[in-house]
Amino acid sequence: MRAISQAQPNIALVKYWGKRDVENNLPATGSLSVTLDALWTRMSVEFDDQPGPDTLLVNGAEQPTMLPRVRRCLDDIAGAERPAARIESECNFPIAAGLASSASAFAALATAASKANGRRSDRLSLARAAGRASGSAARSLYPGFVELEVGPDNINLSTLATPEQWPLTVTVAVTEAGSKPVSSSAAMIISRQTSPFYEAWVERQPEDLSAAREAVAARDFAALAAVAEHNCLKMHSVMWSSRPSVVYWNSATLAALESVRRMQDRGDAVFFTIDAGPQVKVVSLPEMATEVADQLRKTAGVIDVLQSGLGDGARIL
Ligand code: 2P0
Repeated sequence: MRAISQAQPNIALVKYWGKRDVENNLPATGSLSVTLDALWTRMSVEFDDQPGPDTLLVNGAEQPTMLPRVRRCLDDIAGAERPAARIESECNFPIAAGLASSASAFAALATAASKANGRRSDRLSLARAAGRASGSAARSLYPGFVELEVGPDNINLSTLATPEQWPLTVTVAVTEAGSKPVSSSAAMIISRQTSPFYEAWVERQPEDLSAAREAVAARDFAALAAVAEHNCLKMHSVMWSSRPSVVYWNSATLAALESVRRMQDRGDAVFFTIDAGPQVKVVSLPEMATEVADQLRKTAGVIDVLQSGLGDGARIL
């Protein structure tokens, strides 16, 4: 009745921003990401023998605000009549700060809950359950470069290249450790309802996905960099042009972008991406990793630098 899992966050290079169906949490568009290896969420799920209140500890502290979403995910996997669950989660990086902690958390939760409930679920079913809880979490079930496609009423996922086939490094410039002012779910709704750029964003997503897919197939770093930076800035343009505006950046976010531009001007193989938070993720060839970390540490306002290679999908420990 108890299972322990581990999942890593993923960083989208072609982003998910907006839902076709809020009720079923179906994304408006496909997305493409890389799963990390050095950052992780480990989760223990234990079912009692009878129904009752669930408990959730994250890094040793109770998390009542996260509990409703966790409960819905457990109901989805184990049925509404399920026994009470005791969940303990540990995370080795800041949560709710634009570092995709919900992706690793719900990927780990779906994996552990399914096992603890005695189910033999395939990866796609677990990814779909994780995705109903948090859209980006579906991608953390798969290793390496992952494409999420949206069908008429469900998502499909595939690994386009494994970490061994194209080992890249992701360096994160942490510019703020606190949690974000507005949740992704709330901000996506505001964007869909109010940004004059939202429809263009959704319409143009297939061409970015196809460019990124081709870049990954050809292991073409420059082509991947071009489409990823463009897609990231387009997503933030949608956020900025929403009413009220959704601006996750701070001055250190911009300073880190400038550091990346300076490295690119010298010919370094690096590019940036930014999610629903102020942190800047810099993707590079592994041989550039030390230089990237040094440059980001020297950047004004950067409080920490984390580094990771690419890794596997969620698994039972
Ligand atoms: C992504 N983000 O593709 C995009 C880029 C943030 C910016 O997916 O509402 O926590 O739970 O489905 O998955 C963050 O949104 O949103 C996200 P919900 P989620 O990684």
